[in-house]
Amino acid sequence: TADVLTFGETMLSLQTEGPLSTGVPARTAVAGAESNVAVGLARLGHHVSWAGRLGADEPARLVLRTLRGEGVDVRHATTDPEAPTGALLRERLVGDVARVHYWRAGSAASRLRQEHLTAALAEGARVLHVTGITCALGPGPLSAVTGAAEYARAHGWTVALDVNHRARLWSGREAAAVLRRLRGSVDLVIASDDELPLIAGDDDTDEAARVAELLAAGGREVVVKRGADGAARYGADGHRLHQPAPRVPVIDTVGAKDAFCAGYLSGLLDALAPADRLGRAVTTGAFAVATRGDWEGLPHRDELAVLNAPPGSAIR
Ligand code: KDG
Repeated sequence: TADVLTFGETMLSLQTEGPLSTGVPARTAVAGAESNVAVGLARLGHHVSWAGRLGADEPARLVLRTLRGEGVDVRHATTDPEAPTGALLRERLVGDVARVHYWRAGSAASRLRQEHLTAALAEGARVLHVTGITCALGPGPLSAVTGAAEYARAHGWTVALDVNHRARLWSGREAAAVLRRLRGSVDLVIASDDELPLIAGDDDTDEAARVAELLAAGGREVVVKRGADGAARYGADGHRLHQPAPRVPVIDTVGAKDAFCAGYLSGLLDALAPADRLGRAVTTGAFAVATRGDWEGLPHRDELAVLNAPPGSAIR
């Protein structure tokens, strides 16, 4: 049995320093919100299984080799011989501001269906982690998310959902309709403060009322991420905890929310108290912000304390 089962679209990521149109060289990497979470959890010592769908191609080889190398269990990943692995291009334009382009329409991951997860679900896990990105990929992936969440709930796992809105994939209106149907099968909702209105409330609802709506729909906890201002966690009784974010130099914010999710889920698996789960989440989030890449800079368990080292220190 895995600690965590997750699935979603993992892609070839081409990354440039500057606009592609000027002919700059690109770095090849692997990107995908759920696999970023998986790597974060594996580095913290948890058994995590990633069950995405890939093409029969070179990007898939890179994805599998990378995840395997990071200790993520990919035995339940599946191959679609008729569709390519998705890809994205991330151009760093100015400072830490990047522009992302996707090639994922018709990708192998967009053809994921519920039956591709049968073996992974049958093996069992303590936590299922899904994101709104997968819901946006098409009807098959959406039904895979819904089916997996219902299965996991019925079998006593904890179901975690990161809203993870991607405006390039669907509109806020489409996302809201889908996420509001899904929330009845979710125990833990993680959203950034600007994503929370998608999943609960109407135009003039405040945060506490949105959270109350999620808890009434069957949720057990809600975590709201506020970037550099830290995060809040609401328990089933609506009680709110706030955790400021560590101050770190901002190098690359992409992947910060996934790192945050990994830290929070790790705390949950370790049965930490809510305040300590939040503490671990903002710590792993800070690692992602202060390092380059979506997941490359995430900490191993024995490195969590490195964030407290005085600036400029050498650990020897
Ligand atoms: O969360 C970081 C992701 O944005 C990245 O890894 C790629 O999954 C991705 C997406 O949909 O943007």
